[in-house]
Amino acid sequence: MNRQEIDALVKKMNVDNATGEVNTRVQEIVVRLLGDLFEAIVDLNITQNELWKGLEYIADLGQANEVGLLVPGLGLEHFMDLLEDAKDAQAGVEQGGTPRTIEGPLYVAGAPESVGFARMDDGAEEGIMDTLIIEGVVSDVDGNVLPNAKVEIWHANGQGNYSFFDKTQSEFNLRRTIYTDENGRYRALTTMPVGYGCPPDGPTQKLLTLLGRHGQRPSHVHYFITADGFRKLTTQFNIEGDEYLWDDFAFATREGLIATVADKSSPEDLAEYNLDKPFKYINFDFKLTKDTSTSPDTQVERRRAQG
Ligand code: MBD
Ligand code: FE
Repeated sequence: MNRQEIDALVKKMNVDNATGEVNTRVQEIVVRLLGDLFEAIVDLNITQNELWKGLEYIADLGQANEVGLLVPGLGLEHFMDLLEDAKDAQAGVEQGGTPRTIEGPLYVAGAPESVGFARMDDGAEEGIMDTLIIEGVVSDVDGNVLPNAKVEIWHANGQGNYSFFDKTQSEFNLRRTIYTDENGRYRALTTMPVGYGCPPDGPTQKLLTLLGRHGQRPSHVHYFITADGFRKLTTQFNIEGDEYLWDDFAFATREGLIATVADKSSPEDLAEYNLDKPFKYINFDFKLTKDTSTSPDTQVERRRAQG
């Protein structure tokens, strides 16, 4: 069967026999994807057994709540970022903003809010993981600081696990919303994250293994940054020195999104950050682009957990 015959068949079964109201956008997408699938079945000689294996895999993926994990794992989420970058360039979005990168599946809405500063960890890893200060400035691309910008931060613990999904952690551990102070600054006191690994027995890792791939991410910290008159930024920094920095199963590492860690232990540093023992330090600033009538929308609607 050639593509013409396939398209005719798809049309006969899913377009011509419509008797109710048609959502034309859904229709065009379904018709295109079915045509592409039928063509792939023909071209690759996909057998009934292989087809059902694939369909059962999709069912397992949903049942394990890993759709949002496979999507970055296959590069689909990063691909959408690259498309958005191209759309921004086309639309003439101002240059110099902090690069976007994928949200991933582990954001939880409803984290505690504060102004300027937050302690993010619940103390459970005190003496186990290094203390980490993360701070920076939110500004426009010209460096004008943005007070009252909403900085949502979330990251993993020392096992690479995220609260809410990991029920051994306290509610909202390592998740906070910090509004920048009058100087556009945010500061977080937290613990060093460790890179995430896909559940070894889950469907995502099962497919990655069939592709000869690992399911590891470098150590990283996620952000949503929102400010009036600016485009919402979804991004993360990945931490220099991690063996997976440029071998991220989710392809989130990008130039401009690499954080370097400093060691701080001087009496002045301890005093400035109100700490009594040596700590790790990351400075990470953000530059937001102006929201104009022609700039593409950066808000992504997707199902998210609510803590
Ligand atoms: C993560 O922590 C993550 O950021 C992504 C993209 C996928 C899985 C786990
Ligand atoms: Fe993550």
